[in-house]
Amino acid sequence: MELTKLTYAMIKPDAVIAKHTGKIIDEIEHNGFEIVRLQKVIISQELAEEFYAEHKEKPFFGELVEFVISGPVIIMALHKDNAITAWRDLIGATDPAKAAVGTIRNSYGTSIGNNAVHGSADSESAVRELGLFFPELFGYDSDEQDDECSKDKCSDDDECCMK
Ligand code: RTP
Ligand code: MG
Repeated sequence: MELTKLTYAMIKPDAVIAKHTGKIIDEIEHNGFEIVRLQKVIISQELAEEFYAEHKEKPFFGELVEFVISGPVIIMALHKDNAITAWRDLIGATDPAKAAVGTIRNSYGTSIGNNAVHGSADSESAVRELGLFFPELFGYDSDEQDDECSKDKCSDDDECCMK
């Protein structure tokens, strides 16, 4: 697996509630993506605000955060050559009404807010978003660092402190 061939994808609460999860996963697999990580979670408000930090000043920020924490989402790391643009092409334009026929947002989105899926915009966003939801992909486990390897608990010959 090459980290540069990963993108962060998410099935949003509207599509999960409408029971479109299976159909969207089917499209992901049939379009040549390998699902490297997949989990159903409810995102905390704190994490949602960090995830959407780039939109903090936008008028729809509050609504956006409320929406994404309103129910379970399916979070995924997808692997493919040019995964970021390939996934953006498959999901279509932000507004489902403007998304091309056959795209996921055209098929399953119902409004600009309820647009079924998320996709990282570029490589910088992909790394940031994957790091928020799947830190272990980058060899970083925050729990382990906190519990066992914090500086005040380490002696010079502690194995965990030499990583
Ligand atoms: P996403 O981040 O969810 O993959 O969507 P995107 O890149 O196509 O769109 P972006 O500009 O990043 O906006 C993030 C989400 O905010 C909602 N939005 N609402 N009311 C509005 O005018 C408005 N504009 C954007 C959308 O749900 C969009 O997915
Ligand atoms: Mg975006």
